[in-house]
Amino acid sequence: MKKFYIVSCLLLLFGVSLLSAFSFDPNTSVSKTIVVCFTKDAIGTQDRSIDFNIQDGVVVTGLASFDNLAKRYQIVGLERFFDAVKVPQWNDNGIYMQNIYKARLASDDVMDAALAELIKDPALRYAEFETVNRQYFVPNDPMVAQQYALDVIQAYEAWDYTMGSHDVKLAVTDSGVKWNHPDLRANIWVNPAEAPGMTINWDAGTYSGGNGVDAGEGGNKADDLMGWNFYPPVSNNPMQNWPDNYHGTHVAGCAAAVGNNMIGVSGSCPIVSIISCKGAPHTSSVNTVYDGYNQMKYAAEVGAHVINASWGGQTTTGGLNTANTTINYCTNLGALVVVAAGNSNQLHGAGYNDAPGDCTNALCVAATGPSDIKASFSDYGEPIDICAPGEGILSTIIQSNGYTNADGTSMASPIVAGVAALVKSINPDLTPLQLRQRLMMTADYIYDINPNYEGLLGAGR
Ligand SMILES: [Ca+2]
Ligand SMILES: [Ca+2]
Ligand SMILES: [Ca+2]
Ligand SMILES: [Ca+2]
Repeated sequence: MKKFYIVSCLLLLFGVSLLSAFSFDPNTSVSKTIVVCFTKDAIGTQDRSIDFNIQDGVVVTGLASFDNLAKRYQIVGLERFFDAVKVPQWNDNGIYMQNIYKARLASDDVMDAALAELIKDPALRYAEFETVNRQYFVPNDPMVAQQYALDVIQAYEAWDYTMGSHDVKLAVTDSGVKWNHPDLRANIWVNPAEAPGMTINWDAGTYSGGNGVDAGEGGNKADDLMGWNFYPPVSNNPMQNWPDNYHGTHVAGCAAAVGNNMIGVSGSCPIVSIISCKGAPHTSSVNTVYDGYNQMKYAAEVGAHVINASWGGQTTTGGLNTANTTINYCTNLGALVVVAAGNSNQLHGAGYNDAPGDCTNALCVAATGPSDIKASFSDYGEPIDICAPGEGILSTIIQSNGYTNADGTSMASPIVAGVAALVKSINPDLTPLQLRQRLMMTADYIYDINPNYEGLLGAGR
């Protein structure tokens, strides 16, 4: 089970069953296509092409066995796999290049049955699905080699399927994001409802031209072009430029630093739209997050699909009510809320709870290291749902538009949030709770190397 964390996560979306003999999957095989190789006897001389015509919409070749199958499975076209072969007499143990054809079917529904029969057709040397060939892609960001977490979660394999989508909105509820960081700006959400008439100065980190009126898109904020500054005095620009308050910027980069842009690092989701919510001042240093639940509510109302909360606190009155209600509201509006477990090596449950991490519908993330061993600082316990790397995570900061390593469940959580955004990008119909379940189902088993935490690290990493 050490393989294919995200990959299996993505493949499951297509209902792959690894158990059946053939299992056509449009993610791995070309749709409505079966590659067939006619025998030399069937075609005649080896450099002739097959003669066929279309009758009642299906291929007729004069080869009775093949034509029967063409009719039964609605083979509607035939085309040569290779164009003119220079050496037609060459053959590979009787397989002639020019005798290989793509049979086009009318539907994907009969692919498995058609292949099973075509394989037995005496007019054919073989029949097989056509593999979808993908680039074995490693992005060009110069610092990705330092991002061990991407290897651990098998991001590169996942990125062969999807790099994400700007249609997926990932909210960072935190201290605010330096949204003009060169390695973030291409992934910053620009609110289409408020954008008309507004102008962004990317270098200055400012914008202008709002009409002072809420466009009514949700969230109830006027001219909220990229998110909202919840920290008094509130404003419509969530830019965070105070170097010490880089937490939100680092979190944003863990999930969503722009991938393959020849700059710095890549988030676990290289292409996505970041909604920035700012709950910290930009004139002094703090380690608190102001108005976090209002940030979550806002993000869900403007359409976030994934909301990250790398913050929380112990509930002193046993009260998770407001936190649970907020997360249930966000879930109902279509957002999965991903939350950091906490950094106190504290057991959750058994009389101790953190909010919002321990909320029923949150995806609560504990931190592991490069070899999947629980990070010494990470909280643990029955409410934890999943683990991700959180030791020495390289990501974006404010100072000099730079990068630094940081430790924390604060980093593990957005790595998971980014994966959630990846999965969402290729299956937009998943509900938040289906998305949450998908991530948990496909996590790797890690209790063998964390024997002292049996049952206390969720579904694994
Ligand atoms: Ca608005
Ligand atoms: Ca407006
Ligand atoms: Ca980058
Ligand atoms: Ca939980």
